[in-house]
Amino acid sequence: MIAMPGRGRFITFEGGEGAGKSTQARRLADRLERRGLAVVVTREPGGSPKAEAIRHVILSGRARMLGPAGEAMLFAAARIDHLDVTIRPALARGAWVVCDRFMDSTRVYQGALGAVDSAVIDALERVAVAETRPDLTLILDLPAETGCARAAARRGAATPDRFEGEDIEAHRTLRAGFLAVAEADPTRCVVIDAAQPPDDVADAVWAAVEARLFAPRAARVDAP
Ligand code: Z5A
Repeated sequence: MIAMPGRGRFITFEGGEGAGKSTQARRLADRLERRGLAVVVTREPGGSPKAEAIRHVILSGRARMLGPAGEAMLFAAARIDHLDVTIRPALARGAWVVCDRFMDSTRVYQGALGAVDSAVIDALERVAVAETRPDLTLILDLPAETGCARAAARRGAATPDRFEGEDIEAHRTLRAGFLAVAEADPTRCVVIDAAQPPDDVADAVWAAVEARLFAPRAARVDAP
């Protein structure tokens, strides 16, 4: 997307389970705020009251009976509301939006893993996302085993949700799917080694944000 003068920037975090997206989204927001920027941290599925209601239905597993294509449509429906209510108004008032998962999660979970045809995913993206594509997507990459171990440690004795219950092969497919997204769109995406300690991941995230969104070349994108 071409950034308009005065418009905020839209940054998304993507990656498999336990990659550290929520941790790094908060840390990036703190760093941006220290630079004097207004920041909105949000997430998918969710990020607006109606989208949070859809999140509850999906993660409870009650939508699983619809199959991956039906779930993809529910994610897209939630995304439409999230964009209308939260993301676009924030960008329009000049805030930077940091979102924990977005459209690439549909392409990878429902597309690469769920085998929903890429033409369907493309169509949903055109309808739901339209011109509001992220300026920068940070793909947190780590071995599936490491991510699952982190998520299991955090979960403790609680029941896994709809997606946490997938087997290790599925998590490997997800990792490959996110790397394929990065390869297909290198202008938008940066892959970050998420197996490092949190401080090192945060520094790599910040380096990518500085290089892509603060460097003089990025500023020229705004020029009329
Ligand atoms: N989904 C989909 O299928 N289609 C879609 O279009 C969308 C989503 C938008 C949402 O789950 C599910 O919806 C998701 C995909 C699907 N399925 N899964 N699984 P969610 O929102 O409940 O959870 P998540 O997005 O998968 O995130 P997560 O598993 O909670 O992990 P995370 O946000 O990437 O990580 P974290 O919470 O920051 O960290 C996890 C733990 O690791 C925690 O204890 C941290 O303290 C620790 N951590 C974090 N970083 C590190 C490092 N660097 N080293 C060591 N330990 C760390």
